[in-house]
Amino acid sequence: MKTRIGSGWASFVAMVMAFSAAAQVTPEDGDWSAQTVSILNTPQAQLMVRVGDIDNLGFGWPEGFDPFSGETTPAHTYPWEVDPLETAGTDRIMVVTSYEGNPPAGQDGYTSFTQRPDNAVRPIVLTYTLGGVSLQNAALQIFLDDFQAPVWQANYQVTVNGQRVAGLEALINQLSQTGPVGRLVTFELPSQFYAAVASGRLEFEFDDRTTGAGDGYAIDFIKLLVNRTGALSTGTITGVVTAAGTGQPIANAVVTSFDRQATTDAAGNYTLTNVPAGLAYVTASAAGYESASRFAEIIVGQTTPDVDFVLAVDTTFRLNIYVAVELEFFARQGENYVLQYSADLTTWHNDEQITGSNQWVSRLRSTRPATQRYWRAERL
Ligand SMILES: [Ca+2]
Ligand SMILES: [Ca+2]
Ligand SMILES: [Ca+2]
Repeated sequence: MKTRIGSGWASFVAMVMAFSAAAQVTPEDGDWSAQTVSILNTPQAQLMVRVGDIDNLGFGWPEGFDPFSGETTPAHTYPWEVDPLETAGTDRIMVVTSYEGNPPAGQDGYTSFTQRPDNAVRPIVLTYTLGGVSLQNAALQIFLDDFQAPVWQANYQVTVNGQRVAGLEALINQLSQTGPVGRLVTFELPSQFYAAVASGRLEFEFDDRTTGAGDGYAIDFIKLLVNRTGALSTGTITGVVTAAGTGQPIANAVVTSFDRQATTDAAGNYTLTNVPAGLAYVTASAAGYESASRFAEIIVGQTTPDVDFVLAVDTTFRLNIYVAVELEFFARQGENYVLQYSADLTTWHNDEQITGSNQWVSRLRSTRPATQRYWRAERL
């Protein structure tokens, strides 16, 4: 096809501008290139606040890659020039504070190719006004890069306004983002952080002040969603919950992730739907067992299988309930009776036989409610 140079160039420019505008401004997240964004009534929440641009640490996203899909980015190069316009704390390598050159298990490239004080841990701060929004729930979406606690024996503490966030710590301390690669984590903030959220200022810190580990990391952005209205990218997880030692399935175990909850069936299987994409922290609990948590990788529109749990019997606290039942009935002279018990009012089992003598008969029975909860006296 032949076009005159003038008009061809003009339409090329227009097309590029339209493409970049469509790619970088969305109703959910506003302008992806902005360092701080606060939007009321997005398709996802009553209030969305973000610190850090959505740009894969400045490397940009691969063609067709959606950072909210839960997929892992391809590996990127390092180190990189820190953009002086960057909001403090994002898009830069930070090496844990306790690192002093003698790591317990070696060190990563981020640690080797950066120096103090450039690579010092910096807090990442979100400031905003709630704008009349009355807080009902709050979630975080954080794009994490090169956290490798299991590889380098780091032990991260994650704090929000100085308060530790146990679930997020547990998740981050299981991450091995060797590559380096990045991935989204979506985390429901427990209610003890609502006062902090309502304050309009959230200061995040990801650090290890104890082990001396040689681990560096980077964070692309942190996004806060206040009062979700849906429309997060989600997937499904399935698995089985069994008992340690016996391997027996545990029925009625409760599996939770984010604000989602499912219960296991008789075979111990569960299916948890609409879990936000990315790395999710999943917990299984059941009466009489110790709870267990792990993380699962969730890709939008897909099912992650085999998110299984093995629960240990909780030996610290065990309660067996016995109920004392007093039976009383009038037994006629010469009549024979049998006391019977049942778990379900359908199948009855014989207990004691009694011959009447025109008197009230009373009997005390101790019984486990789950097995022998119903009693009756039958005339023979
Ligand atoms: Ca950037
Ligand atoms: Ca690392
Ligand atoms: Ca960024």
